[in-house]
Amino acid sequence: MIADNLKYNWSLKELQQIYNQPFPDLIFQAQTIHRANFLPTEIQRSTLLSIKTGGCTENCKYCPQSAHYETNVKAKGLLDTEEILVAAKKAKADGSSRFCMGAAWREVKDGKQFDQILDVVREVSNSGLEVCCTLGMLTKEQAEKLKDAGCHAYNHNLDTSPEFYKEIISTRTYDDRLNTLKNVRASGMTVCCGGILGMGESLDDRLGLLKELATQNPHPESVPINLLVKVEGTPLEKEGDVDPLDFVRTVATARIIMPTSYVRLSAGRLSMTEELQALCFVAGANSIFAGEKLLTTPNPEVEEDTRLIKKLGMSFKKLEIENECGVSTQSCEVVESRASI
Ligand code: SAM
Ligand code: DTB
Ligand code: SF4
Repeated sequence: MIADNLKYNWSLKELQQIYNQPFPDLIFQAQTIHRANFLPTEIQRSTLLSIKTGGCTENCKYCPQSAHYETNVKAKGLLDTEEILVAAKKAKADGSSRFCMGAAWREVKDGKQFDQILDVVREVSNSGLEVCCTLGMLTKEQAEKLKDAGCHAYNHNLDTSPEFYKEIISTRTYDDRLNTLKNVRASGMTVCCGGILGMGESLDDRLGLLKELATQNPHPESVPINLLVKVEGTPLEKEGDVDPLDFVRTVATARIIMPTSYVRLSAGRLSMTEELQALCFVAGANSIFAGEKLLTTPNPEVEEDTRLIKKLGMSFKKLEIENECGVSTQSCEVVESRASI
């Protein structure tokens, strides 16, 4: 069943009421909504590849790839097509259904490099993987070119509330980001948009970010929720920890207000316990980034995730092309699980 009564006019007060409910009520509401829209035991996996690393002109205070800070990240130009295709093949063999290519760019520039990326997008999408790109700001025309090449989703995060944003980035505005999201939406690509917890923001900033996301119509199809990876050399390296239960409450609130969106546990899983990740899945998170590396920082090994998912009696979403029953993957698995009752 897919929710047919999605709501887009959320107020901060409504979000506060949802978030501040007694924990069992919050989790029950999130689980109920999750079960009405997704298989509650199924987790989708995406693999990330940094196709152009470091040396970025932007000053995002959380980012190890910004040229404004001294971090251990070594700048590297755009990877060769072959290298990217090998990584995409490995992602598919490891079970990911989505391959996300990230570039440490402020914005996409037309020319040889963008043309190369369009070629790569075509090839990867023909291999059956869902392609996602995150390349910085995009014009309307560039978004259309990506869509035409077969790019399924574009990731561009709002990162935090409009108010707190200015404390984190000064080289581009919140409106710049909203404008790119508008171009992505108009092109027909799906929108992947979320943020980061743990940058020193208040609870209202976290809810302010969720309000920005959930008042978009349509909602972003994927909502990555990153826990700050505190990278040495960045201005946020000494930030305090996020209370794990506050993190779960944020995930649950996202699930409740955006019932049909994938809520992705993104950066920061290495610093989460198994118990915290399990609670996030119960609260409605249904996607992860898989593979030992995010863009430049480490992530749990594929085997470690597999062990956890098995321990929880859950499963990974299969690639559509792996189906043999001729219907969508989700329906196929419902049929399979009914057959085994
Ligand atoms: N340069 C492009 C951009 O900014 O849109 C694409 C890549 S950028 C690294 C993608 C996202 O990764 C950022 O918007 C941010 O939300 C997330 N990110 C970057 N560094 C992070 C960190 N240290 N911890 C958590 N999330 C991080
Ligand atoms: C997102 O929200 N998180 C991913 C993806 N979208 C591109 C990136 C996380 C990056 C973490 C820091 C790094 O590895 O450099
Ligand atoms: Fe550059 Fe993106 Fe990192 Fe900001 S988040 S510094 S735009 S790579």
